Amino acid sequence: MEPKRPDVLTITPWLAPIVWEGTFDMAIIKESFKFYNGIIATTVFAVAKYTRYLQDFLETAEKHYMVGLNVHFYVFTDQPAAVPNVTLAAGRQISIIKVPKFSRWQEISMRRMEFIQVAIEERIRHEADYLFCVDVDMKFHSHVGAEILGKLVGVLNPWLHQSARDNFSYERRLISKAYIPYGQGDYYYAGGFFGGHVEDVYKLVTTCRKNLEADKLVEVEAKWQEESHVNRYMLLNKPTKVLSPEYLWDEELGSGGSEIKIIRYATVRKNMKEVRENI
Ligand code: 5GW
Ligand code: MN
Repeated sequence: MEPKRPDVLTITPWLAPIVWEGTFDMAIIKESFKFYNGIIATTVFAVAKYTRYLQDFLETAEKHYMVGLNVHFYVFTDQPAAVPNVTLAAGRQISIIKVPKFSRWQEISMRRMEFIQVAIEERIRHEADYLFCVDVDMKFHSHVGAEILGKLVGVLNPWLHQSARDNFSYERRLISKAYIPYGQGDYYYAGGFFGGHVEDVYKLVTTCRKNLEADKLVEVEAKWQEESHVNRYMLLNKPTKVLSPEYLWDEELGSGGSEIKIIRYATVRKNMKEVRENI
């Protein structure tokens, strides 16, 4: 059989698939999940002005994200009343988890791991099989479904998927627990989308939380906060599935090169000054 995507890398050196359009048969995957009745937990944070993204996030998720499967969205917010009332399909539900309004934006980044850890302990591990943790300032544009399910799933950061290893923006200071030396590293994964089996994600978030807190004690903040820690974790714990940047695109990159055949989930252009003001 001819390889369908000779233009891109479709398997990692540790034999995990890298999911690109054309590498899987949606009909076969759909068929094999026909009787799958498990729940896919999905966490999203909408704190301060980021509640404005929830409506589009949830509405487009209903159209494109895990359609036909059971999804439990956990919306972490400081303003439960601002969570829009979006009608969800059967088998899908939203739970709101209240979090404080953080005083510095870095705190959101630092504490997301902590809040996800606690939610896994209190509920998610009793309520779901899989867990995906995603950014909210995003919209789904096309299919994101069962092809992404796996034990530990990382997504290639769209800004650096074509970069050479030593140009990845890993944390390079030895004092940080996110440290990755030059010459090491497989890919540069995104902080805005990771997931897998609940217990595998639990290991990731507890490790990242511990490392974020250790860094705080020595007053070092990794270059890209939790994204740096996710990268360190995935270097030591190889993902069993890697998603192409189709799954986490950034509009600012335009339509991408010829290898980007479809954009599935993409950042909404934001007025940084306005949404990030006073936090
Ligand atoms: C506020 C100021 C600076 C950076 C982030 C925030 C922020 C992030 C916020 O005020 N409220 C909030 O809910 N977040 C959550 O963190 C959102 O889920 C958001 O998608 C995620 C990551 O922050 P982003 O999307 O601004 O970061 P980038 O790196 O994707 O631009
Ligand atoms: Mn984002």
